[in-house]
Amino acid sequence: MAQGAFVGTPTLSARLGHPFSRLQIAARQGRSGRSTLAARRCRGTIMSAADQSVAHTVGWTAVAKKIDPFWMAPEYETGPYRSSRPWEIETQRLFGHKEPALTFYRDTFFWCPYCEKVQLQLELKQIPYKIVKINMNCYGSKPAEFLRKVRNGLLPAVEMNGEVFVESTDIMYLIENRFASHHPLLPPKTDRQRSGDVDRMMKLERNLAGSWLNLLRGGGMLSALGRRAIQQDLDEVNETLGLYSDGPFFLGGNEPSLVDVQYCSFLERIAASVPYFQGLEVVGTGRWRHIEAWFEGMDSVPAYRHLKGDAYTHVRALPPQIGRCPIVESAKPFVDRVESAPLKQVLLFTDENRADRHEAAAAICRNYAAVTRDAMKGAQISADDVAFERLFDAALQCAAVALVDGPEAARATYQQSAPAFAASGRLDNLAAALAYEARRVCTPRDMSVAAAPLFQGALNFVRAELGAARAS
Ligand SMILES: N[C@@H](CCC(=O)N[C@@H](CS)C(=O)NCC(=O)O)C(=O)O
Repeated sequence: MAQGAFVGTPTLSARLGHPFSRLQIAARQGRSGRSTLAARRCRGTIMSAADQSVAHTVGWTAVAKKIDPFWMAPEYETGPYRSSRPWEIETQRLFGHKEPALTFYRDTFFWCPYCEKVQLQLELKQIPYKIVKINMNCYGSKPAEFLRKVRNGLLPAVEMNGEVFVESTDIMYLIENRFASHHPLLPPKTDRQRSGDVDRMMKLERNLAGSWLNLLRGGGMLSALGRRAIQQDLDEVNETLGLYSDGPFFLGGNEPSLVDVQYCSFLERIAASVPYFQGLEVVGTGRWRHIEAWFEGMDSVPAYRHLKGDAYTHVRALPPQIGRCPIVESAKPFVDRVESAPLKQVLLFTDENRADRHEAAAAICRNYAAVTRDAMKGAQISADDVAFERLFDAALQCAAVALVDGPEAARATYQQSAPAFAASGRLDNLAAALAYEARRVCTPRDMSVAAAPLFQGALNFVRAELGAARAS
């Protein structure tokens, strides 16, 4: 895709919604409509003729059985708290409690940095909450009921005992106060030094965010000024992180505090977007080594790993939210790196990444019908082309098998469909549709940042098989 094509346009899925999320909801609600068949299949009760047809595929019911039930199980809404599963993060989180203590309104696509902070706080404190997803203006409309509660429509918002609260920083302090016994994220008042540092650190994050937004939006001369400003702010943040040497976090130690929660979403977006738009590397240069250590520390926090987004998602999601972000000439290597990543991923199949592989496979298995529809649209194939739909479905099954059983099993699965693929004369179309889907994943909306490269690797594995078939 040409660089200019996505700048300022919601290319990921902003206009359409995304296949993963939409079908997931339909499956959950058992709603009638286009996705009903897929929803019923997700529950393993139906296996249509299409499952068995053209390509003699294993069938989605059989694929679903291979996946760890943890990733497919429907009892997530009522069942006991077991872990952070991404789609659980979209509904309600009870942490063993009977009722949610509050309702958290966040953006549907998981793009909003302020929502990420508040949700990370709720997760770290394990406060039982219900989640209501509201569209951002850049990709949808907001329900009147929400606008009655929050006049300016800004996210996030929290509703507690009939009262609605807005402004992420205010919400976070309110939650800290109201749920003081739930794993405090602020130092005790008796720790004067740390307590005294919190306010300055929190404000510094706001300065950094301001410099960053100016930088991304500015061009020409503004760019040079903006680069100097953000470098100075990053120097200050880095120095601040060096204050407490007993751990990677702002207030030291081995667990994040509210200060880390405040920084997580903007530092994440800065590290992704400043190289991409401004050619200025943030992580990996050694200049801001405390920030690099902080990222490592944050990556060891499971709740954060499930809520963070990847660079590919951020650079696409930012222009629709904040307007045109010019790309400077020197950024080209970074643009190339980010843009080529989805089609370069290889499927790593190890015992260590089993959970991530199963998460990716489950995302395919729960949503294959919508993914197929979306891929066909992306590859400009008519929605009525049933023959192609079946071929793509077979290719998608190979990808899911590759994720759970590995490349050898996937190759055997591929071989079952190979004659149908070859006879169809549609190898190029299939490869194009798979490539399109590899570029569609939005993290953490569709799956976690750990699962997404594996999903892409599995699609690329099937693309490579198709490529080999074409060459032979
Ligand atoms: N100062 C507010 C800022 C909130 C904000 O700007 N939210 C954006 C999303 S990142 C929003 O809801 N914009 C309206 C929209 O996009 O629909 C806070 O900290 O909560």
